[in-house]
Amino acid sequence: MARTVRAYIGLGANVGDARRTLTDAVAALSVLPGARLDGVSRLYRTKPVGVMNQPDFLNAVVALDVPAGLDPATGATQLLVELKNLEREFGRRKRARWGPRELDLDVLVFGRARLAIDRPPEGVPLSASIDPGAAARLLEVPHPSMRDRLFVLAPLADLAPGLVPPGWHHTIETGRRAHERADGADGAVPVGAWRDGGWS
Ligand code: A4P
Ligand code: MG
Repeated sequence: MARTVRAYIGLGANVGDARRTLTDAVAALSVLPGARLDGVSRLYRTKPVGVMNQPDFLNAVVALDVPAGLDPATGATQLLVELKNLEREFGRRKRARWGPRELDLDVLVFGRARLAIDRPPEGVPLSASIDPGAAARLLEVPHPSMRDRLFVLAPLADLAPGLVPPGWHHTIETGRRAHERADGADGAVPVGAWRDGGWS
């Protein structure tokens, strides 16, 4: 049996039938090669962060055991490639950063790994010349902005409230509570519980 790593993956969508998309995305994640789905958060309706004048998002988080790879950088990069492929299959077109999307899949946590992998220079997307902050990093885990985002902390706290991600000094639940106080409870409202392959 190959070694596995516990990964947490954030899902978001705010275009089209977002609930359907996220449900299908969970099914697709659960059958990635060597992967085992070990938990699905509640589904949340969340206020858009970044670009405000866009529809509310639906967000969720899954716990997925995935192949460890030869080392954490290889394993996590392989997972990222698979997530990007899924995003493409689900019809995500290139849109503005932080803007509307059919499906966004982020690697939030990859075991105890702390990684910051730069993109090779020839791989820097065109958008980086317009927005220098855009995707300088091929991969960073734990995801750098998850500590500030109720739309990640709320669903992740359903699955792993006591988790202290590598490099953090507090738990997910502590972070969630602090942000709920700051953003108000309507920043992330549960709208479904996972049962039998869907949220109801
Ligand atoms: N990348 C680096 N680290 C990671 C990682 N840990 N996981 C790189 C996934 N990708 C990572 O991402 C751009 C590049 O980041 C990728 O090619 C990858 O190499 P992207 O998903 O193509 O672009 P993006 O999502 O528009 O940018 P970014 O900075 O990832 O934005 P976020 O953080 O994903 O935010 N409001 C609500 N309520 N709910 C949301 O889900 N999402 C966003 C997008 C904004 N506002 C939102 C929500
Ligand atoms: Mg993203």
